[in-house]
Amino acid sequence: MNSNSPRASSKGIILILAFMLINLYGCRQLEIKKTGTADVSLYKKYESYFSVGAAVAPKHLSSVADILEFHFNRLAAENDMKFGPIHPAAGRYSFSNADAIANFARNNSMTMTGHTFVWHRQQPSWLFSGLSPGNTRDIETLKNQLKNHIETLVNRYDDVVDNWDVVNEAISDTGGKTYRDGSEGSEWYRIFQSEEYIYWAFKYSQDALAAKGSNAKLYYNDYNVTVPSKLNKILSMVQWLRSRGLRIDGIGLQGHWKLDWPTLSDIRSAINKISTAGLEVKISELDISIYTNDDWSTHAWEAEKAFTEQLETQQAVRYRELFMLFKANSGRITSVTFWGVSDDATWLDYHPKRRNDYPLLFDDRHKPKLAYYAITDF
Ligand code: 9MR
Repeated sequence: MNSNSPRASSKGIILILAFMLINLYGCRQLEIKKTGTADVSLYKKYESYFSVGAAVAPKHLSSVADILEFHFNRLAAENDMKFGPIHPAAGRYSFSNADAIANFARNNSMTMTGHTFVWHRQQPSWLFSGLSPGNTRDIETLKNQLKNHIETLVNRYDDVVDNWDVVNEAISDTGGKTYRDGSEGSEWYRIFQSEEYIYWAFKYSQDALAAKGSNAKLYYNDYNVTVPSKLNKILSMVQWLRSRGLRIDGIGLQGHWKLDWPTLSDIRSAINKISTAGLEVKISELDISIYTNDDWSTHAWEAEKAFTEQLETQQAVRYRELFMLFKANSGRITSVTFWGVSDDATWLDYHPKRRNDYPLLFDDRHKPKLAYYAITDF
């Protein structure tokens, strides 16, 4: 149907009215007072549905230690388990940051998400240097490095990591192209000259876990998973891996979302589709930006704005709707992890440009925001 047709526009008006009503209802329900204290433990609140995590850097283990201990039963290393940070030179690992996070998790009976073995960003330059695209010997060299890397991390953290992001963001957003290739920044694709590296990442992970007798799960993690064309590509990759005898347990929806995007119905459909394909779902990097007017095609970014009461309420309503949806789908969702703890330390302050954002449950001074009450008080 043409989107300018009368039926399409009346459908649009109905959708807008429905959205307004939901918001109004949400605001009513949100006659919740900010008491200033956060007495309800987030992870206990959702314990019978899914685990609740936070991505951290070592500094958080002291700056927000109390919040972490009281509210979360899962951690992810925001950066410190990625290839570059943890394996900065051939044969040399730098474990101290990841160990600090893993020890905090161990000491507090938390589990961890292992993030991530293979990504096109934050990888060390040594890994690809001197390798020629498509050269069989060079591909073998890269495969051996990958195998060693995966085995080393699995052996060191298997007691605390219950699921690994084996591959992160390997699917292209470009129409007509399934896999991110060299032109979209993937050195892995460029050297292999194909998506075959994804096969090896899952193969080595599966083998390393089997050798350890581990029950840890193997995930593929990405953004824009709610976009149907991207999800179709992800599911075709899953089929391809399975057709080659490999196991993949679940898909991570990163959840870098906005106040008005994606729609609840798009999130619900993605969860349904993934679980119908026999896969677990996790929400792996949740944060809700207050900026809704960025134009990615022209790189026209919305100007910095203040975090008004109205925005705080809107964000709280959004968080509540999301957690109601997660709860309703709890049989399919294994974990929900926030990409940070408090608004003073969020990657969104630097992305897509330097600009203060307020995407998390705790404010710049580590006090609970309305969003915290919205998801603990219903
Ligand atoms: O939050 C991370 C930020 O500190 C790093 O500078 C950035 C480097 O690219 O990676 C951020 O984390 C990303 C995650 O690993 C994968 N999904 C997107 C996240 C936000 O960019």
